[in-house]
Amino acid sequence: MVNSFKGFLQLLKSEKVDGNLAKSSVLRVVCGNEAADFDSVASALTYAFCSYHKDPNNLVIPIINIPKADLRLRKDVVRTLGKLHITEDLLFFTEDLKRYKTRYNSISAVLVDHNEIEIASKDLISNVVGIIDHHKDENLYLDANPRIVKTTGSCSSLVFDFWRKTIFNSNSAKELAMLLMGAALLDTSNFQYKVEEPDLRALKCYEEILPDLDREEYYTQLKTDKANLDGLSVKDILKKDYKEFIFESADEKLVIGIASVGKPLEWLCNQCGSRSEFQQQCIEAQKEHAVNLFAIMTAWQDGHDFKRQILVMSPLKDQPEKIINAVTNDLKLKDFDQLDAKSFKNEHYYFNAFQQLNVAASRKQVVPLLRDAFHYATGK
Ligand SMILES: [Mn+2]
Repeated sequence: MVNSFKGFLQLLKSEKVDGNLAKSSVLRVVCGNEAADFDSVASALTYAFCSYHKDPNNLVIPIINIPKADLRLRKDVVRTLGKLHITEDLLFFTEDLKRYKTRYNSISAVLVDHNEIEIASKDLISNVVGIIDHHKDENLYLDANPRIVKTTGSCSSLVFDFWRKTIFNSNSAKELAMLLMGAALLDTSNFQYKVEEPDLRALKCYEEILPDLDREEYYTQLKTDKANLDGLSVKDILKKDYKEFIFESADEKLVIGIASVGKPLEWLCNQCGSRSEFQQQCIEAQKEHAVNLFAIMTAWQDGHDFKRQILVMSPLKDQPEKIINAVTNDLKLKDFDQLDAKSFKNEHYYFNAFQQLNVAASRKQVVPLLRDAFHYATGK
């Protein structure tokens, strides 16, 4: 039995385990969501380690659901893992999941930080055997065990709650608390917003495990790293926190991709040099992801005000307009003319930017609204 967190990941990477796993026809993985933010990474790694601690014969591989090359875009994740001496080569990514697919008859997954298999993983994952999440419950995989879907600021708090005893009993309690607490700090802005009971309960334990940790300092570092876009192109920035969704009705289907960005549209525009270049980059992103509708949601602190914008583009004709009209009230959308989006909008391409005055609604809230609007617009 390996005790340290790093040792566990080394074990998973070792020939011995690889060979043993190969004897079985079913592989078990635990996947975070495709945005692969701190919460997803911390939740998946902790879940895998604790499963091993509880039953060393039943290994679960933690998957970070992005290409390996994109980990560098998440500077907050990279730095904290670095502090725990965990480097990229000890982690498992989308490429690994694809490789496993060719080796195993079936792949069973525990989903953390999401509760529906993502579009890109649909052909890779055979069945869902467990869920721990804090997004809106899609009411799928009702036999999954555990099946915990609760509103919390951070999914990490639910993972902590589920594995509390194992974490306290392990020699890696400090490392795990550091990791999970990092997720909660980012998700709740240092336990100030979106905080729920499980987040506070977890915080109490983290403080018990890490009595000397300067929470404020850790939070400031994480926040700075997360916002640090130095050396990243606009293309990179649009990939840094990106998720896809499928809306389906009886006879229509819409694939939508949403990039979240921590800077205003004007800033992205400046990075590109010109409005037309920015528009070009956006359209390229839409085409590259092969989505019918691509949106950029920006959110940033402007002095004392927290602000949001949303930019929507689509080669579809009427549907985007109908959907946007249906969410205008809820999101308090106001036309945003600074990008001169209207001049770019033509009969072949929908392209429009808005200020979102309902600043409380992040992607987590916006997606269900868009889905309802889609069903309303398609008359179902
Ligand atoms: Mn989360």
